[in-house]
Amino acid sequence: MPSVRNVLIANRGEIAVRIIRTCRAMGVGTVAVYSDADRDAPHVQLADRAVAIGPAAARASYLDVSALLAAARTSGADAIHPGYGFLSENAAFARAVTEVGLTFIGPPADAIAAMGDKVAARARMERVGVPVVPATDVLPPDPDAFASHASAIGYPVVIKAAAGGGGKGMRIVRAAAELPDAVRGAAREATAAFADGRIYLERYLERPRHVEVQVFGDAHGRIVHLGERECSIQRRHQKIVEETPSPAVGPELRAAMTDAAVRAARAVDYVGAGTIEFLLDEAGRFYFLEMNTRLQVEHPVTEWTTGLDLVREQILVARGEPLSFDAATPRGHALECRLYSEDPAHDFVPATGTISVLVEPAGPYVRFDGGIAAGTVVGIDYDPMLAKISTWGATREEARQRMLVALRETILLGVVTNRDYLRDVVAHPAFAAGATHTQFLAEHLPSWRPRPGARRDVAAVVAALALASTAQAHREGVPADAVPTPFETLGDWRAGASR
Ligand code: MV4
Repeated sequence: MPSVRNVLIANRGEIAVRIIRTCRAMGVGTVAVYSDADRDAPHVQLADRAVAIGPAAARASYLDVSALLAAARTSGADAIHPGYGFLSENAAFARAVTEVGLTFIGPPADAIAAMGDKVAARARMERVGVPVVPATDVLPPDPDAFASHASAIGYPVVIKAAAGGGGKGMRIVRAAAELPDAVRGAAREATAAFADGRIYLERYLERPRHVEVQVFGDAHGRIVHLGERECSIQRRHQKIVEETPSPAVGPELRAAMTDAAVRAARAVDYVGAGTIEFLLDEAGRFYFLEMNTRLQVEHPVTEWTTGLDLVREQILVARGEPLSFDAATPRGHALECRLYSEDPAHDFVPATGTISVLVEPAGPYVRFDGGIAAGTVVGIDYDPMLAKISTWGATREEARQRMLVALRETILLGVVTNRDYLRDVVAHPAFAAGATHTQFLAEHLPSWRPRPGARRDVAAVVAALALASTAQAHREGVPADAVPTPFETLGDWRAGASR
């Protein structure tokens, strides 16, 4: 039986913290790894031990396979959890981990590879009766070839990269005249992004919903689903708000989608946590898009409604034990908002700085997943997601009201965040009505500006903090002309509409 007694977490931030917490609750040891930028990060402080793996740039640390394997060896880890992002969907990494005799807490390398090639995955899905969008095979990068297929499929169409996923390199084409530019651009982008220029054509669905199904397999051949998640609220392929169940999915559609998802996972002998992504059109037809062969950012909403700890199930499965449950029986409704260090009033540019104050939301059915603290330096080396706020309610409306309260309670100073933007999404009448789709933000919140007076609740905290740190400097005998003004002590912040 594979052993999982001491887990190295090959990740950082909130997901590293999340994984460490479950390991501790299971009596499993933890090894954090950290780059030069993360020496004092919460995941480092929380783990049993921590190993430095290199400089701030991810390439030279969190993506450095030999540094990670060396850290596992020196720390006595017997297993590696990759988290999400970084090396989590890298089949070569999964293989390297098992080849040195460690347990990879994730799917078999072959399953990762099988789903990594989007064209091969589509073909496999078709064979097992999972619906896919009408599409071609890989085509030569020749506008004429694309033109004849496009007119057969019918416009609009979309050009995608075979090695792609997550929307990278996608080109929407609405008329034949746009094809030459789009083919050239898509092939160039695919080569640059994936070192694999293969492209193909699909029918383009307008304003679809993005609905995904959580699946789980164990080493005994059981594959179950844990219901769906609605993830349509995105911008530039970055999810912002997720929920379960989907407001667009009723019992019949759910049965069909979850059944297709389980068949999809079975087609690659899936073991571990995985997610099948579907596009859902306005007529209620759904189409396989891709499979994510990892634990997803938005897994907490599924944990809320199923009562399961998905990291615990991952560890059980990695040990060769059966899943701890027979079938999930979801209850109630859960929402998640992603808190990003970015400025929604200025084209969502990533924001940097030092977090000076962090007040986490709390209360019944409120969960805060963070990897940050007061003093955390937010730079540009990593993903700008700082934390996730999730809430549960017996009904969607109850979960939504709790989310509005939780967002109000969340106070983060020193770095500009999207908190007020999130609140305006969740408070929007169209969101309240469950009318979510992939064009939601573009249609309902174009050129967003903070509401006047939006930060009044924060003003008192700002004032108290600023005066306290100035007073502290005086007490410490800092020369009067060197004491910072209250405003200089605050770092980057914004009040109301100004800034
Ligand atoms: C599509 C599509 C419409 N039709 N494919 C974007 C992410 C990547 N996983 C695939 N994506 C899309 N593929 C066809 N044939 C629309 C999208 C899409 C999208 C999908 C999910 C969530 C948000 C999205 C935003 C824009 C486009």
